[in-house]
Amino acid sequence: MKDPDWDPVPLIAGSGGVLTEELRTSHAGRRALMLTRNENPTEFLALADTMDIQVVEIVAQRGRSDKRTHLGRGRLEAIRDELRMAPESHPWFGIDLVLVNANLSARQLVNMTDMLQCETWDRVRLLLELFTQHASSVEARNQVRIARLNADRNVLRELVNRETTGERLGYGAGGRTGWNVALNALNRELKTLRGRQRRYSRAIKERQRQRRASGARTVGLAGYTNAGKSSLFASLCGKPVIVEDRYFSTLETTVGRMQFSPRVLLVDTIGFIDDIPSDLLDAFSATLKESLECDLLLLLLDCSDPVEEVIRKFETSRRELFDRSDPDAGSYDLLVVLTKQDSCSESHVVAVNHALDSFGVSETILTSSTSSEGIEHLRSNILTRLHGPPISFLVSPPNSASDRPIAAIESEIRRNSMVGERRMSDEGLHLVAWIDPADWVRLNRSLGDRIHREVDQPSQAE
Ligand SMILES: Nc1nc2c(ncn2[C@@H]2O[C@H](COP(=O)(O)OP(=O)(O)OP(=O)(O)O)[C@@H](O)[C@H]2O)c(=O)[nH]1
Ligand SMILES: [Mg+2]
Repeated sequence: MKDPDWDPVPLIAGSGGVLTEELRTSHAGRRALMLTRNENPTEFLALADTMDIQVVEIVAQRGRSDKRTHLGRGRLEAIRDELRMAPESHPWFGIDLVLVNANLSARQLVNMTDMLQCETWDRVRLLLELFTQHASSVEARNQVRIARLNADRNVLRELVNRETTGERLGYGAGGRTGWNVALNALNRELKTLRGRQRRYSRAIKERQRQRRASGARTVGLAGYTNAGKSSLFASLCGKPVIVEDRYFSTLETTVGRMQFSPRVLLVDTIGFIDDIPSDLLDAFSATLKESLECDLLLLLLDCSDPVEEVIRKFETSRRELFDRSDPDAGSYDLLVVLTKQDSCSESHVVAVNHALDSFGVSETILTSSTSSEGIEHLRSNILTRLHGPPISFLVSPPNSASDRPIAAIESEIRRNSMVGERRMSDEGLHLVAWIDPADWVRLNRSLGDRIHREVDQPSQAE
C-alpha cells in the first residue's frame, strides 16, 4: 500500500550530478578506475571489493588536493581522453566508474564528474552505495536514505548555486534545469524521514526503559567494521546473525540474551570506519545509541590485523565513542576484547597488548568466535563486571515433606542468576553463581535457612 507520507524524490544526486534513472542497488562486476592523492588506498580498495567492484588500476597524483578539482585539471583531462578512447585491448576498456579515494566537497565532486565525463564517486558516495546495498530492515533503509539525501542536498545546492550564477546551466539530462524544484522535493522527503526517525528513536528509548525496569543489564558491542562483532554476538547469545567478510554487514541493531544468563542483553550494531563524515554517521545515531547506552561496552579489535592497524582502529573507535556518547546517559564500563585469536600467533598478541598498554589499555580479553577460545572467560568477566564476583553457596536438602525440593529452588535461582559451577554432596547442592546484590537479598528472604553462603574460594568460574 502506498504510504501517503512517502513522496520520494525521483532524482538521486550522485556522481557529481543528479541521475534521473532508477537507483541501482547492485554494482557487482563494474570496472572502475581509482584516483588517489597521498591517502593509503588499502581500505578504500577493500570497500570496493566488498561491493564486488573491480578496481582495474590506481592512478596516484601526489601533492595537495586542488580546491576545485582535487586532482590537477591537466591530469583529469588526460584521464578522460584515455578513458574515452581506450580500445578493446586497453585495460581501461569498459570502465564506467571512477572512484576517488577522498571525501570530496560537492564542488569538487561536480567538477570532477564534469571533467571526467564518467560516473564519479568519492569515499562518501562509495559508503552510501554500500549501505544502500546492505540495508535490509525498514529502519536501516530509512537511515541510509537520510544519509543519502543529506549528501545529495550538498550536491544539489552546488548545482542550484551554479544555475543561479549562470556558471553552469542544466547539468546532465539534456538541458534539464530547475534543480531548485528537486532541492525542495528533497527537503520535503528529508523532513518526512526525519519525523520517522524521531519516532524510531522514541521507540528505542521506550524499549531501553522497559529493559531497565525489568532489571536487565545491557552489554553493547562496538568496534571497527569487520572486527567480528556479529560473530561474537552469535557466540555469546547462541543466536545466528549476519556474519560476512565484508564491510558494514550490520547496519541495524540486534538485541539478544546472553546464553545461560537471561538477564544480560547484548546489543550488536553498525561498526565504525576511519574518517567518516559526521553527518553520515548521524543518520545512524539512533542505532548506535542503542548499543552505547549500556552498562558495559565491549570494544572489539581485530587482533589478526597488523599492530599499527589495531592501534589506528582503536583510536578511531575511541574517538567515535567519545563523540557519540550522550553526556546525560551516565557512564559505562569499557572492556577491550581482542577477536580472531585463532588467526594470530602468541607473539603477535603480546605485541598488540604491549602497544595498547601505551594507549592506556592495561586489560584485554582474547577471544575467537571460530574456535570458541576465550568465550567462557569473556562471559565470566562480563558477569563479574555487571554483578560483582560470583557467590558460593549451599542449598540444603528439605527437612520435611512440605519443604520445597532442591530442584525447585535451583530453578528459581537460575531464573535470577547465572550459575557457573554446580556440585551435589551429602550436605546438599553447592552452587557458584553471579547474582545481583539485590537479587541475593531477595533470595535469602524467600528461601530463609535453605541457602547458606560458603566461604568464597577462588573458583574456576571467576
Ligand atoms: N578467523 C576468524 N575469523 C572471524 C572471527 N570472528 C569473525 N571472523 C570473520 O570476520 C569477518 C567479519 O565478521 P563479522 O562478525 O561480520 O564482523 P562485524 O564486526 O559484525 O562486521 P560489520 O557488521 O560488517 O561491521 C567474517 O568473515 C567472520 O567470519 C574469529 O574469531 N576468527
Ligand atoms: Mg556485523
